[in-house]
Amino acid sequence: FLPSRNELGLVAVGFSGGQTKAGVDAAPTALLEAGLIHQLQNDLNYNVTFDGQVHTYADLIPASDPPHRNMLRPKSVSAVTRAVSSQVYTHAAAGRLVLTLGGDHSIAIGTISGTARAVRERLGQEIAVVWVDAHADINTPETSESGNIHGMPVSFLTGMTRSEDEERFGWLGEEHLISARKLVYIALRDIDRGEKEILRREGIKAFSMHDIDRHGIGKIMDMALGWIGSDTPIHLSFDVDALDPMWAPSTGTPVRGGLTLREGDFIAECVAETGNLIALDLVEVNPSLEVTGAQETVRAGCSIIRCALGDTLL
Ligand code: B3U
Ligand code: MN
Ligand code: MN
Repeated sequence: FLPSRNELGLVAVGFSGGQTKAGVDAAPTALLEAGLIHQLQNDLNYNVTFDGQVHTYADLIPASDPPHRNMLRPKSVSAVTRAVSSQVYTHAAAGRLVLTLGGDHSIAIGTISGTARAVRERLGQEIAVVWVDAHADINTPETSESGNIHGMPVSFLTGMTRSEDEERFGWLGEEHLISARKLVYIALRDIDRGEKEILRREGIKAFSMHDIDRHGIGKIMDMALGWIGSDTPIHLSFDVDALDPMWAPSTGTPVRGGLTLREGDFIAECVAETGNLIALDLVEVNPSLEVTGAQETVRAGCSIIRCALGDTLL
């Protein structure tokens, strides 16, 4: 079932409702204008299936969407991620490797639930998730200090946060969920107090920038991929803020002391090397922030994508 070597499904998600800064919805257009599809087709030899649209899901956004359980815009994020989930599922079920361009990181509720369901149906297997980010994005609505849902996707995906309300993530079923034991974080450096407790309690595998400094990125990738094992489909969810702001300044919540561009590319290359990549998200590029650095950030995003798709391997 692993995606056929050169079939790629592309989903462009122009959505910013998981956080409060405008502009992250413009990232897919910026990445596409930088020539991403040409790179995928001509340099990497992929057959790209793309509907040609940057989706805004305008018809799904309700007129009234008040905070609920401390979540901001819960109905909007729920409806959009539900749609993304079915888009990603369709590509994955057809045997395509799925590339999703965000958007803020709340969209991973959609992308990962879509691949989890497809792989479960086809292989009866659970997927692994490699989450590369300065942040853990594992707040529950109750532990979140911001109310921004882009800081909560992992708590929904692991089933730690559940809801009965169909319009507020109640659509997530067992088939959409992932196991906390098959989740690995890389590049963490800004974790909320409540999140730390969750990571410890759930025994989640996490490699911080401190760990990377101590062991080097080569050893960290050996440990991260060793934890996952060699026969598990991998969904790579890459938040561009994992990179140091020196390389990726145009993002909503930059945190200094991050990955070099080369370390980010290396992480993506190591995942490519496993041959088990089934999906890739590139999120949180915000071209309207730090406008002088926007092109740098877009280029860094394209580079991560090319590396994850095997461009730089011999
Ligand atoms: N942990 C904080 C900050 C944050 C999470 N993700 C991003 N920022 N990009 C929160 O809002 O939950
Ligand atoms: Mn994130
Ligand atoms: Mn982040």
